[in-house]
Amino acid sequence: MTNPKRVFSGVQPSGNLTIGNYIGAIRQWVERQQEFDACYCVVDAHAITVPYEPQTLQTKTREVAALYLAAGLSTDYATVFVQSHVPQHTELAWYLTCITSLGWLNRMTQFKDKSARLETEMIGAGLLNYPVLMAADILLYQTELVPVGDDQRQHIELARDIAQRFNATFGETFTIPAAMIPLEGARVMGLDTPTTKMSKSTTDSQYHAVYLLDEPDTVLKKFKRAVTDSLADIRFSADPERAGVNNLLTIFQALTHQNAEGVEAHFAGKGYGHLKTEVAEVVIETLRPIQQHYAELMAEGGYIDRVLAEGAAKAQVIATQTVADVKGRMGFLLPAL
Ligand code: ATP
Ligand code: LTN
Repeated sequence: MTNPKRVFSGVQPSGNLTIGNYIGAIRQWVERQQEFDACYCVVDAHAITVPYEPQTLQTKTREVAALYLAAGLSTDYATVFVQSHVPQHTELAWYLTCITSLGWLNRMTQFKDKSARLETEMIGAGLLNYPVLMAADILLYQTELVPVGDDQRQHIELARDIAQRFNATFGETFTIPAAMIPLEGARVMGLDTPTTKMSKSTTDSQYHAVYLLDEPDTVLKKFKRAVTDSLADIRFSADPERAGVNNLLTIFQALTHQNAEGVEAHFAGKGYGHLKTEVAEVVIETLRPIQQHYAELMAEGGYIDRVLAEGAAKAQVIATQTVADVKGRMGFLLPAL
């Protein structure tokens, strides 16, 4: 049998996880975990690239890890850990920073979006450098596949460019990774602003995102307030005017695993009120077992922290090897044993 492919991905503990994070990323990690040798990381060092609250970082970090497990990741198959527990992530990021051109970083659309929302004085160099840390996360484990939502495509292209430049300069060191993006639900849009990506940290509006820990009543209320249009026609469409209905159908399709024709046939002749309620029900039923499992995991004192300690110890073995290799190739004097 051939070795399973190495997979790496992560979510930032920068807020409450949304159904966008679940549909775009976590769900595919869970569905295919038995096929891969996978590392799933809570990328806490990424969450400090914009102003944040130090008092809540550790709670959020544990919460995100618990949600990975509650959504179905099993430590039998996956290594689950926290980025800052394996310091080689930030170490490798520095080495890679020194071979990354400023032009590459300036082209990153996420940097442009996120920096546009901050006052110039508050834009940290970490925000610009963030994709280099992400490349380090991926390359540290000789990753082949990176399961992410569509918004991360450009960052993975950059990780490939960095790996190629390193290999060309210092000799074959890194595996060149590829993005693995779901066919359905790769970009879930905000319920209140269906032309922008649903995001956990960029809006204060209550009606933008559905969170994995939202109560059923809250989920229903949010979907009832979702922006649609006045056409009363339930069909997939790329027209920005119809983005709201398209988004509701996309969420429904992703969670019920039907094809587009099946979904349209299912809603034929029905009204938007009906569409919203049905999508809300599918989401509520998807979240119910996750929330139950989450409560059980959190009630078991110290359990999550133990999983994370074991995960970090496993990750560290590979990380140490890669960094030693990188330092040797870059010409550093290695310490005597
Ligand atoms: P932030 O708002 O803090 O920038 P985010 O909600 O965009 O965060 P990330 O932690 O940056 O989430 O992303 C984690 C994973 O979830 C990534 O793989 C990303 O592509 C995916 N993801 C995030 N939002 C969506 C979305 N709306 N639709 C599909 N996938 C998404
Ligand atoms: N930048 C990612 C989160 C992230 C990530 C990674 C995803 C950090 N490091 C490595 C995949 C692989 C985001 O979703 N904003």
